[in-house]
Amino acid sequence: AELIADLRRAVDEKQLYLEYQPIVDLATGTVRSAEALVRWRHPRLGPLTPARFLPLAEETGLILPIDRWVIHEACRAAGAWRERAPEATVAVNISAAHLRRPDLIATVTGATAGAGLAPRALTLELTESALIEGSDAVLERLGQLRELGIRIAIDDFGTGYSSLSYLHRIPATELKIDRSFVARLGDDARAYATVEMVTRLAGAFDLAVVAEGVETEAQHAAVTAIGCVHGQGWRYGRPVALAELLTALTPAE
Ligand code: G
Ligand code: G
Ligand code: MN
Ligand code: NA
Repeated sequence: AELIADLRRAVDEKQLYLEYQPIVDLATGTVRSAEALVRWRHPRLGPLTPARFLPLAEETGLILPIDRWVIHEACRAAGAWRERAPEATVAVNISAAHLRRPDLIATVTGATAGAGLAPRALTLELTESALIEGSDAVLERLGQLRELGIRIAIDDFGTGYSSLSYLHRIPATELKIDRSFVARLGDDARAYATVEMVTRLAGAFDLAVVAEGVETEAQHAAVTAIGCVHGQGWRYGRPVALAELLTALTPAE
């Protein structure tokens, strides 16, 4: 209960901050995108990860102002790296509650326009579970966002339900293969087959595919051999402050 009051204050008092994790082109190592991940610098408890406070934020509805702040802040950051890496996009995680809100469109277009970003420079990451609750109104909203040029990623792909049926209905631009499969690539033939299958599926649907949670050389080699195009994980970079990401975005000569 105390944490709820703290969280309410955190939004107003700028205790939240973002880290950015690079998403790279597996063939060249070039940073193609960065996922914004929220953190809370708690005045007494120190830095808290989303697992510590997002469930609470979701229960209390505080997730909405948090998500809005994240979208604006991430767009501002992408505006800052545009000169170094004009094609690099920024990805933000969108909660199920936010997806149900008609004003999501206004929030997103306001943030991109305010930062001078093209809509295609922003990716919204949606989990399968958020999508599965989705009504027709949600699908329609995603269609409108897509028409505006906003990119839509299905996050943690393979861990939710009925992935295949809604792939036909969600206007996604990319799939992010859940890191639980990547983690087991080396010693589990079924995990390997799953990553292969999702990569083939993405190709058939003309979707970009990101292998998440790539930590080791062996995992990097495997996802590259399978034909994934993009990768994310400690092998390429941990979530870092914007200043550090800017360094990584400086094109190598
Ligand atoms: O690194 P990590 O512990 O940051 O992230 C844990 C989870 O929290 C991820 O699954 C991610 O989807 C979620 N998450 C991180 N940042 C945000 C955010 O800004 N908004 C929402 N809704 N979820 C986030
Ligand atoms: O669920 P989502 O994919 O949005 O959140 C990304 C989460 O995965 C964050 O908590 C981030 O810190 C974590 N993460 C990113 N790269 C790696 C990795 O290589 N290994 C592990 N174990 N976690 C990772
Ligand atoms: Mn994500
Ligand atoms: Na994910």
